[in-house]
This record gives sequence, structure tokens and C-alpha cells, in this order.
Amino acid sequence: MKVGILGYARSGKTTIFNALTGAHAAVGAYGSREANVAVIKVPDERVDKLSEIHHPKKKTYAEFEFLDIAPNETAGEQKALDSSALVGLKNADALVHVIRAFENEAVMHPHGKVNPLRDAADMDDELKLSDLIILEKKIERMEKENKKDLEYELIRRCHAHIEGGAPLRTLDLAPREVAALTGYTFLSIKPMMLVANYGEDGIGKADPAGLQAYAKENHLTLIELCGAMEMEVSQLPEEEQAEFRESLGLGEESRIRFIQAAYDMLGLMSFLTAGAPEVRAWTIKKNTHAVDAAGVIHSDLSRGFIRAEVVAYKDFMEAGSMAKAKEHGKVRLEGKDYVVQDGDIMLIRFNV
Ligand SMILES: Nc1nc2c(ncn2[C@@H]2O[C@H](COP(=O)(O)OP(=O)(O)O)[C@@H](O)[C@H]2O)c(=O)[nH]1
Ligand SMILES: [Mg+2]
Repeated sequence: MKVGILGYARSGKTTIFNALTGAHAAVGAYGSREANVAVIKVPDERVDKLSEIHHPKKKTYAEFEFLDIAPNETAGEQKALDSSALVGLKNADALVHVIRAFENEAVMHPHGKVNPLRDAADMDDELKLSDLIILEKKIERMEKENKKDLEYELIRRCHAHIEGGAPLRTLDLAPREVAALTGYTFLSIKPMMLVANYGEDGIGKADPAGLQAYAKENHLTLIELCGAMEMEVSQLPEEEQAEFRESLGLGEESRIRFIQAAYDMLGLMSFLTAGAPEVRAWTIKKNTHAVDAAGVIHSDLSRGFIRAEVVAYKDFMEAGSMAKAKEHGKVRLEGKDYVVQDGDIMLIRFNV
């Protein structure tokens, strides 16, 4: 899972990247022009509890790859996305738009005044424009080749939708149509989260930037945080972080809220594998079949899939061991088409 961050200059992208990943990338005017990449480990109590039982050699959490693109801000400060940024974002599974909602005289906003709603709309316009260029080229080519098939109709529909002012993520598409569009790497179709980056005065208030209605209308997931403080806390020793959060009134860790929102937005869940070599959480989309979940572990497991032994995490913990869970009839044998559930502990039987 790859998540790409975008946002206007000095909105706090790198600050939030650091806060969420615990990285120490340089922030501010002299921040790096290189893209920053880091991984967020998804905290999962189930992995911890299972490890206490299995004492595995290795304990592995699910991961997000997080990409902080570094557009060339000297080239055109008005725009967030230059061509290299666009290329980076096209490979992302989801986008995170960091919106500046903090006041700070010392940090200039490229558009003058701080205005979160304007930035949300401007960014959507940039994404739509990037898609529109692709769509227009495609339409021109298809018309020249007189290719007026179903794909052409679909492309025209996308084009009309953007011309009407809306991003592709709000277009009602059948799963088959979504699949037909993946090759185009449109940006306004990708699931996107708005992260409103507040100053200290924004903490604890409800939607002070008035972004909620915009987010709803444009199918965006909205979360609010205070980037600078979150980053400071994330750089303290682990054992001191909880106390600081409490004393600052920061609420639940932004990393946890962020991960939860991202899972919901992308329709993700985790299944588990557990044994002496490794206890591990794996991320899949909801409604994934056992054979495809097996393929996330290794392609051989999907290719040679025979069956899965499955026990729900809760049932396993109640039984205390695999042998006991079997005794209680809680371990099921499931076939390829079994729909994997959140928290399933799976052992894949395969033969290649
Ligand atoms: N007061 C305040 N300053 C912030 C906050 N987030 C970022 N900044 C400052 O804004 C500047 C730009 O932040 P940076 O993360 O480098 O922005 P980027 O250009 O979007 O990557 C830095 O000087 C940060 O310290 C915040 O929540 N509150
Ligand atoms: Mg930066």
C-alpha cells in the first residue's frame, strides 16, 4: 500500500510525514528537494498478543509506504504539482492532501492568506486538470481512429464529469468500469484524505476551517491534527509520548487516527499468520477470497492453494492454543472462495 502526500508549499507536508512515520526529514524553507519515503507500521494488538503465545523469531506488522513528494517549489509556487510530482503520485494507491490551517507569520503561504477551503478546491482543480489533459488526448486519438466503442463512451463520460466541475472520485462507476480505467492513472479518481493541519489554537474545536461539507460533497475523508506538535511528540522517546500527549490535550495519537481513517477509506482489513518463525499481520481489501489472500503472502500459495485452516482471532485467544481451538471445533477448513474476515488467523495448505 502506497500513500502519496501532496499539498501547497509549506502546508506542513514534511512535518506531518515526520509525525506519522517517526522520520526526521528536514522541514521548512530549506527542506529537502528529494522525495522522502518511509514506512508506517500499523499498530496491532493482535500481533502483540499472538507473539506472547508463539514467541516467534520475527514479529511483523502491516505496513504503509508513505511518500512525501518534493515538488520544485521555486519553479512555480502557485501550483502544488509539477511534472515530477505528478509522476510520483500516479503510483500511489491513495493520496493525502495536507492543507495549511495554522497561522504563522514567519511561514509564508504561496497564495497569501491562509484559506483551507480555497486550498482544498485549488488542489482538486489541479488533479482534475491533470486528468483532463489525459482524457482529451485519448478522445482525440479515439476519434481519429474512429474507435467509438464502450471504452470511448466511458472516457467521454469521465470527460463530461470533470468538465462539469467534479473530480472522478465522485463519478458513479461499475466495478468493471473502474477496472477499465486503472491503466490511465487518473489522479482525481484516487481515494484521497484531507489532513487539516491546525496550529495549537485549533485543537479541540470542531471543524474550525469549515472543511466538512466540502469533504463530504467531494468524497474525501477528513482528519484534523496539529502537525507541529504531533511531530515534536513523535520525536520524544516512546515511553514519554503518552504523558506529553495528555498534557498537551492532543487526544488519540494522530498516527492511529490516520491509519484507521485510511483503512476505512480504502476498505482494508487485516488477517494474521502465526507460528514459531513469525507472527504477522497482512493487509487486504474487504471481501477478498482465501486464494487471493494467500497470494499476498506468496504467489506460490495462491498458485498451489489446496485449502486454508482458519480460526478467528477471538476464538483462538479464548481457546489459548491451536490444539485447544481444534478441540473446540473452532478451526475451520475453508476453500478458495472463502471470504476472509478481519482477524482471521490463517494457515494455507498448498502444493506446487
Ligand atoms: N505553527 C505551525 N507551524 C507549522 C505547522 N506545521 C508546519 N509548520 C511550519 O511550516 C513550515 C513548513 O513546514 P513543512 O513541513 O516543511 O512544509 P512542506 O513544505 O509542506 O513540506 C515549517 O517551518 C514548519 O515548522 C503547524 O502545525 N503549526
Ligand atoms: Mg516538504
